[in-house]
Amino acid sequence: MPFTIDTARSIFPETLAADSVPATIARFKQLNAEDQLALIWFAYLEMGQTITIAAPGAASMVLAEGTLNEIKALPGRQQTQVMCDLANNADTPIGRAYATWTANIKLGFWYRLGEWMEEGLVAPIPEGYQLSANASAVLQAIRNLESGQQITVLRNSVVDMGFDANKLGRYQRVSEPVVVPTEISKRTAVTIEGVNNATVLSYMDNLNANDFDVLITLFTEDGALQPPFQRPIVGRDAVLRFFREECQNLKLIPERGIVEPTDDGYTQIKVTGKVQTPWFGGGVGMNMAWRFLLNPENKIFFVAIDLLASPKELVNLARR
Ligand code: 45D
Repeated sequence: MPFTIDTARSIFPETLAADSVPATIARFKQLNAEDQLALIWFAYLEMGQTITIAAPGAASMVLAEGTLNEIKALPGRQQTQVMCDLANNADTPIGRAYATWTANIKLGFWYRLGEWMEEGLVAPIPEGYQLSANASAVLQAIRNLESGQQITVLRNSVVDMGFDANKLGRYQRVSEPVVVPTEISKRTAVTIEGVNNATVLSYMDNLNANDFDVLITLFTEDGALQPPFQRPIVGRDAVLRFFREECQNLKLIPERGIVEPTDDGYTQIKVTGKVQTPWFGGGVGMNMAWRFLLNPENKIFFVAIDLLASPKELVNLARR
């Protein structure tokens, strides 16, 4: 076989990902918990002036409800302590529950806490809280990012909170119910300038329709998918689980791409365009690239999804 997952990761090496996102998160993690919470609070408030976040679905709220009510019933001091413990990845019962949740449940949990902080039902960030100089610098770095990068920083910092799931041992993952795929008659088909590969088009259309059972058949048995800033998820079972848990109701709006045959009948295809998350709808279009490697049977052996460094990268399709 001419490719391994590892060599596949470096197809289209000229693609510039938004490295400022992991760099900003690394700086954020150096801050103490109080500063982290206050910083997110300020960033969230500022972003709320230009983009609107959608209320989470009822299903994800139900799954976090027990923990939320537990926190609401605590005295203010302890509410703040719970939030600091989450930021510190502390080993607490709430930190362990949090670790079993998918990203959307974690986000829904914080969404509700944010509402309660605003309403005075949960201890707020103290009026006039002064960020440390380092925290102010990180907040400024977030301000300087484009909106798709800002929401990725927020999401990833939330996902990284709580106790380390790898230290839980065996546990039951808590995820939202899987939605029913969009009816065939209500589906729309993407078009991609420069790309008419049936597998790539079908990938986009099936992901947009939440049709994960069909989507997964486009992959080889040992195929892999690499989400932005993550290690590849390898094998059909793991990729399908990822689709069901983390990829509902996304909107992929691919724009253009390039198709290049490689050795031994493989094909590498790069597509660029926008992606919208249900949390922000049309309000935030993330600039993305998909780097596909298809085997000779036109199955997906590897696909990397990158958050791009800048809109300029959307047209970076030049042949090497
Ligand atoms: O700590 O082709 C307070 C894949 C203060 C699949 C707060 C994909 C205290 C394949 C404000 C209360 C998935 C890879 C916190 C494509 C405090 C594929 C609350 C890509 C935390 C295209 C903060 C999909 C809150 C992509 C409530 C790129 C923050 C999806 C909320 C990207 C933040 C989705 C939210 C993103 C962020 C979603 C809701 C980046 C959501 C971001």
